[in-house]
Amino acid sequence: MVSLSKTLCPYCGVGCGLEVLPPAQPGKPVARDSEGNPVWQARGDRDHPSSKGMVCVKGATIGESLSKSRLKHPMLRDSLDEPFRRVSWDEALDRVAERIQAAHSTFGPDAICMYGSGQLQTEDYYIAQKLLKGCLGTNNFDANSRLCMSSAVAGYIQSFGSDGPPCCYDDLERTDCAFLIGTNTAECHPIVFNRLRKHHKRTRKVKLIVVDPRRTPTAEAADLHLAIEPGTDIDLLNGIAHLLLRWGFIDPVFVDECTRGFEKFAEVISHYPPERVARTCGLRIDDVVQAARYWARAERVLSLWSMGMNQSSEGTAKVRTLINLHLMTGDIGKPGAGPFSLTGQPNAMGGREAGGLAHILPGYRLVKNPQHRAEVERGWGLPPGSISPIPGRPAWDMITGLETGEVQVFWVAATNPAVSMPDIERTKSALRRSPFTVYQDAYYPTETADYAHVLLPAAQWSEKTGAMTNSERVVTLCPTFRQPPGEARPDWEIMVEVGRRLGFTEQFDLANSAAVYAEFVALTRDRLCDCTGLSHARLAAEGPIQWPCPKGMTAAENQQSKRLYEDLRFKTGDGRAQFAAFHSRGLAEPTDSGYPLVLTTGRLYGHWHTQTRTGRIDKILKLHPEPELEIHPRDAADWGIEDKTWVEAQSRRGAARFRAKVTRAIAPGTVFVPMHWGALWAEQSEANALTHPESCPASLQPELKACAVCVVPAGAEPSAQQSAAGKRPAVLAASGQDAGSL
Ligand SMILES: Nc1nc2c(c(=O)[nH]1)N[C@H]1C(S)=C(S)[C@@H](COP(=O)(O)OP(=O)(O)OC[C@H]3O[C@@H](n4cnc5c(=O)[nH]c(N)nc54)[C@H](O)[C@@H]3O)O[C@H]1N2
Ligand SMILES: Nc1nc2c(c(=O)[nH]1)N[C@H]1C(S)=C(S)[C@@H](COP(=O)(O)OP(=O)(O)OC[C@H]3O[C@@H](n4cnc5c(=O)[nH]c(N)nc54)[C@H](O)[C@@H]3O)O[C@H]1N2
Ligand code: SF4
Ligand SMILES: [Mo]
Repeated sequence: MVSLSKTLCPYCGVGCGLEVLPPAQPGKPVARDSEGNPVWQARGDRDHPSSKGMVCVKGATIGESLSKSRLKHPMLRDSLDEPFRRVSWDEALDRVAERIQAAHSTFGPDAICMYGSGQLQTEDYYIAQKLLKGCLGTNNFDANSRLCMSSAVAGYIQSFGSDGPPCCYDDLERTDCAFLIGTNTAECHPIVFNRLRKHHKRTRKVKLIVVDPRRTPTAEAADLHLAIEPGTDIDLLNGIAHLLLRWGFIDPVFVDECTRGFEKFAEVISHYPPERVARTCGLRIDDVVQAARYWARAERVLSLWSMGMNQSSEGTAKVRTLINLHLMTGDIGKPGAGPFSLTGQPNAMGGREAGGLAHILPGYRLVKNPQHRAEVERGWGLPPGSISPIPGRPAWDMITGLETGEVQVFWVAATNPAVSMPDIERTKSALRRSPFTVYQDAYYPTETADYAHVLLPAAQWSEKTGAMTNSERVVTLCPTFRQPPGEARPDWEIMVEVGRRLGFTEQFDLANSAAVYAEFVALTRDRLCDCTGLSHARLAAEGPIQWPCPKGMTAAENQQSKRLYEDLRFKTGDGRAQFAAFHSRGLAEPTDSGYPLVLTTGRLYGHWHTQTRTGRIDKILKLHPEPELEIHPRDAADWGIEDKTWVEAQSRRGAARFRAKVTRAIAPGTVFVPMHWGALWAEQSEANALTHPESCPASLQPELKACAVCVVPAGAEPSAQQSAAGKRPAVLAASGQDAGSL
């Protein structure tokens, strides 16, 4: 019998260590899922430095999702109105290579796009960059991280000269004041929250501030909850800075010696007295002052943020405004302090290291930098000038490129854009116009499969070996411990096969994922994210290791410096961090009399994104049986809405139906819906039917956290609505299609 495997949880960016046990255990019956497949059992790994044995419901139930409804064979069709036919790998890969070749010679390299995901492993990400940016000569690789982390990336680069979260999880237990803004950590990064909460409970003087228009479980635990109006974060942060400066709680030596741009910043924040801030943010003056007082009294402030900051048309400005507070108080580069962006997906961090966005290259390099391009071209054995100096299309521009016909080949891997992109009806009509879409996924059906010409079955976590990096820069090797179903293959291997067919045999002469990883780490030499000391062999022998880990660094040395910028020298030209001064520009789509409420969207504890895994786990379906719209009693009364009745939310782009949850846990004027229900799981409950694609000009991240809506009673329950736990997906139930058949 196979024994226990140590690996990483493949869900969120907390990156908890898991121990996985095979289905057959001595003296116990073999556990099986509802389709009769044997189920591997997952539990926390006490030796993992990030999670120390803890897991949440998602990690604990991962085993149940691995075999159900998998895509097992390559499938092909010439047009979207035909059924798929099963083909050999050779036929599918030949077709993909031919279409890429044809688009390349007729329209040029920029007619080809790949849209990837923070759920790819680092090896997959790296090979995708080499294929697209190196061999094909287009920077059109972008990932769902554009909808997720790109404002954090842009903010770090602009303030510190490089991407890279400076903090580590030990800071959760070393801080005096945790400032959580735009993050529902308790539900979305539960084990980070557990660590922080224990520290908070243990030490009374530690303060916890939560800034969120909703009274989330995270906010419930706070000493101070600031239920701000969506989109007013910059005002609040400038207001806190105003008071800190007024009271003299700044670190003048740090400001003088380690930063630039303080004067302009001081001028801007002078316009943010608490009275004005309280009015703009919809808060009590006392609460604004109290937040500043907590910052002032703390020796070490740790701020944590995620989508409430990033998913905004001024996401980068929000991130930089938060970083300003750390710069003025010198709260960085020391234990318990710093601006800590919580990564969403399990390997969004690894993606950044591998260059997995349209404007970056492996090793935290930039497409626009000629020296960076030359270094990567040399590493890839390609002639100078192979990498284009022009950043590629960010995610939403791939959709508009399909609309205009500029995108001829759209290759999607490990993401489900027919649910997760903004303005979903527009996205779907663009997908319908695509001349050729390749969809490489682990599961079938998914909503995006409907729009594909080719389906490529991907081996997922547990069936392939690769590295993933979590929010605190700890790299964990995820080994293979199960067979992939049917003919599924690792993502990197599929891309290598296409690369070879396009004639790049030398570039893709790679024996296994350890060889891919070795090539990737060589490109991080002397960069901030130096991983040259890491290899699959070392990670397997020593367990998870944090970067930077240059070649020759021992485990003991690695343990000694857990934070970036401890020497207070930043990666800018002169080594100083950069203040930035912003006034808020407000929401991209303000409310008006027709659409008087701000809709915000987000996550629930049990579900993962578009439910490809969690929608198939009974325990989780019972936790969250149906999509609910949170609305304040005052608004509910104004719009004639009663608790638990069906309502329709309408925006300028579309409508969606939810069950009303009338609750004081949301600020008046704001409503919330979960993002998890795509067309497969409920008829007409798609959050993104409502959202718009307006983006931050610096990070190009869409404002998925706010759009203007009205909410009206919807009458009876929609007929095809999936309303009870454990039911099959709505579309499948209607069509009688067997999910496992592909
Ligand atoms: N259970 C679960 N966990 C997950 C995921 C999942 O699908 N399910 N996904 C993972 C991924 S990829 C990500 S990116 C993270 C996301 O993790 P989070 O960012 O914590 O999750 P969200 O629910 O998207 O949004 C967080 C909060 O932002 C608030 N918010 C909305 N607008 C504003 C605003 O203008 N200002 C402020 N301050 N707050 C605002 C919302 O009310 C919401 O409570 O979660 C990761 N973890
Ligand atoms: N309204 C609204 N929309 C949002 C958000 C929001 O807060 N509100 N959040 C945005 C954010 S932060 C994110 S991260 C996105 C997430 O949105 P998506 O990326 O679309 O969501 P997932 O369901 O995680 O899709 C991952 C897909 O990868 C497949 N998969 C899993 N493992 C593998 C593998 O190893 N290989 C391959 N090839 N496939 C695999 C799964 O089956 C699944 O189909 O949604 C974004 N959209
Ligand atoms: S907190 Fe995140 S990484 Fe940890 S078990 Fe839960 S989903 Fe997995
Ligand atoms: Mo995300």
